[in-house]
Amino acid sequence: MGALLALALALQAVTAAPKFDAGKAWEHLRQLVAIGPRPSGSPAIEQTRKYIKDQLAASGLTAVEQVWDDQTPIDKVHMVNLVVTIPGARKERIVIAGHYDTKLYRQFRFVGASDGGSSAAFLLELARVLKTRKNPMTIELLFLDGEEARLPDWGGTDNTYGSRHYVDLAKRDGSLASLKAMLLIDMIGDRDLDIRRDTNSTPWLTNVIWETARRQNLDDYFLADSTRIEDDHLPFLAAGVPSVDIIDLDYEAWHTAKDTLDAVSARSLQVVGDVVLGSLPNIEAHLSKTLVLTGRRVVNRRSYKVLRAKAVTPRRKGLKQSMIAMKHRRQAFVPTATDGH
Ligand code: 1BN
Ligand code: ZN
Repeated sequence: MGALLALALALQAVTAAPKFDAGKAWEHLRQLVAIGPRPSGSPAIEQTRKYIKDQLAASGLTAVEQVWDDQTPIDKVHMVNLVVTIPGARKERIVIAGHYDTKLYRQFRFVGASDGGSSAAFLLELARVLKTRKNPMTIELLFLDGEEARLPDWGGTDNTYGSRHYVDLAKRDGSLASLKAMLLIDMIGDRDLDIRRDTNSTPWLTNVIWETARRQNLDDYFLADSTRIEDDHLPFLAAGVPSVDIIDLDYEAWHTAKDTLDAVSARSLQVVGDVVLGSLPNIEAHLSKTLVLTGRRVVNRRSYKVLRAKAVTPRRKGLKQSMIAMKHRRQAFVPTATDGH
């Protein structure tokens, strides 16, 4: 009995998906902030990329670079998105994105602990967790460059350089078709965390995330009221990808010299980690259902056969045979998010 229990516990330790560890995310955040201001095109953002790539490698993951030079209202800037693919049972993918650049300020030292630091640190810890999860869909982690406006004010096309570049490329290389949802993480470090629903975001995706927060008793952080936010999710929405922005803009230190480690907390990173990881099965189930029920895509050969069987089940079958056929039909409509590898 003792040996069986030990075996069961050992098995659980091996198979259970690890949890988001805010201590690890905090350490990443500390390291990123220690680099200093990290505006696009700077030697410091190059150093940031090296840190991100090294940390991903330590988790057994490789970052693929999207490199380009973009014309801003001020200058031409060298930009790089980092794309990390964590394979799942299906090739259809969910992108989880966040920016790692900090806004350029010449008049004060801006290290962006929450704004640019928290999203990058969060994605690094999420990479570690998702690498060991059994993912029904492919997950892509996207570290975006050039989110910030180069000019002091946000406006026109002087912002979201990285997300616009990513979507343009995905349209051109045909990979947009397999992109089924996008979660944007931005400014989640605020020690007084208040995340509001964004009315630009896709309602079903927003609902899934806020319902998860409610279920986890985290609705003190994921508030019921709404605002309208322009951010890196807009290019994805414009391309027809369901997207949600998880952002705390109610942040006193926003775009000031006070956006430092003092203004942020590991607890806030943990809250968002728990909600995002807790939401993933429901997002995957929602996407799997739409894939099967629209009938435009069948998940695998077995499901396809069973779906077709529905049309050919002969009436003259006996009750027992019909029950078996019905059971098979039901199985065909079970969201494949529960499928193992
Ligand atoms: C978020 C963090 N953003 C810039 N830094 C995007 C944004 C700009 C959100 C203006 C609201 C207003
Ligand atoms: Zn900003």
